[in-house]
Order: sequence, then structure tokens, then C-alpha cells
Amino acid sequence: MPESRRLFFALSLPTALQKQVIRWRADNFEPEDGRPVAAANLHLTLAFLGDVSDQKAGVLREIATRIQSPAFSLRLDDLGHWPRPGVVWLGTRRAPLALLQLASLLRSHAARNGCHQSTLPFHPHVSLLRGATRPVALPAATPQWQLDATDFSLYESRFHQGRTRYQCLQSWPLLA
Ligand code: 2AM
Repeated sequence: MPESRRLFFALSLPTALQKQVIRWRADNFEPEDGRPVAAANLHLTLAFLGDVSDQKAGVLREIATRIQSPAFSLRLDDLGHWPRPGVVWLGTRRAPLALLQLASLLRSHAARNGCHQSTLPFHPHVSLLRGATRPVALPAATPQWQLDATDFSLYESRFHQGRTRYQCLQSWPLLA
């Protein structure tokens, strides 16, 4: 049987920003609000691919290599809670066009290569807490971090010994 891996394209957060986010999260949420996403796992998904064969992953990597999209900055200045999937997230009030175009391009290539894409509109976000199915008191003050996206990456999601770990397989630069 061919190998398959659970993959997604995403923007990573620089280590310094990861640290700021988890410090702020620890100060602003209660343990019962949900399970904190590990600092190294913080990311903004551009396109979720699901379980993908190595052959198909190779095709999508080649496509990613040919993408010529501009770099962009976005403000992480929005916060929300989706009780159904149980996610507390950090987002942006004004998504840059370059972010929307990059996600749309990756999602359409994914769909054309047989990766089912959600019919829900793309809502760029960084998941902060999981298992947050009960009401959560969100902090009144929303942080104002800036994320400078200079590249995008392909990640593999692995579940091992009760933990989810995202491993970066490859990154591609965005045009300066
Ligand atoms: P989430 O953070 O909102 O849960 C790895 O699982 C990444 O892919 C996560 O960022 C997750 O989004 C996203 N993801 C998982 N399943 C998905 C799906 N069926 N459709 C879209 N995105 C998904």
C-alpha cells in the first residue's frame, strides 16, 4: 500500500512571536478553557491537504516551487472562539490580499489534485487552545502582534505518544 501522510500548507510563527503569544495566553486564559497548543505548533494554515500519498505530495511540492507570490505582513489583532470545533484562535481583522491570494492558490491546486477542501470560507487564524467546547471569557484587550510572512511551508501532522507534532517538510520563499 502506498505511504500517506497528513499534510498542510501553513505560515510559521517566528520563535520570538511564539514566546510572546504563549506568555500572553498563560496570563489570559484559565486551564479549564482548553488545551494550549504547544509553542512550536503555532501556525496559520493556508491549505489543509488531509492524508496525501507521497506521489501526490511530490506533485504539490513541485507546484509550490513554481508559486511566485509576494511577501506580506499581517496584524494578529483579532481573537475568537469556535465552540463546535473547540478552538480559541488569534486572527486578523484585515487579511492582506496577498495572504488571501496565496491561500486561494494553494487551496485550488489542492482541490485539483484531489484533496478535499472545506466549503467554509477561508478564515485565517492561529489556533491557541483546543478542546474549548465550553464558553470562554475572551480577554477584552486584543493583542496587536505583527506577523511578517516571508515564506510558506509544507507541514506534516504526526500523532505520537498522545501528542500532535507538526514537522516542517519544506519551505518556499515569498517574493520580497
Ligand atoms: P485548526 O487549527 O482550525 O484546527 C493541522 O491540523 C491544521 O490543519 C490545523 O491548523 C487545522 O485547523 C487545519 N485543519 C485540520 N483539519 C482541517 C479540515 N478538515 N479543513 C481545514 N483545515 C483543517
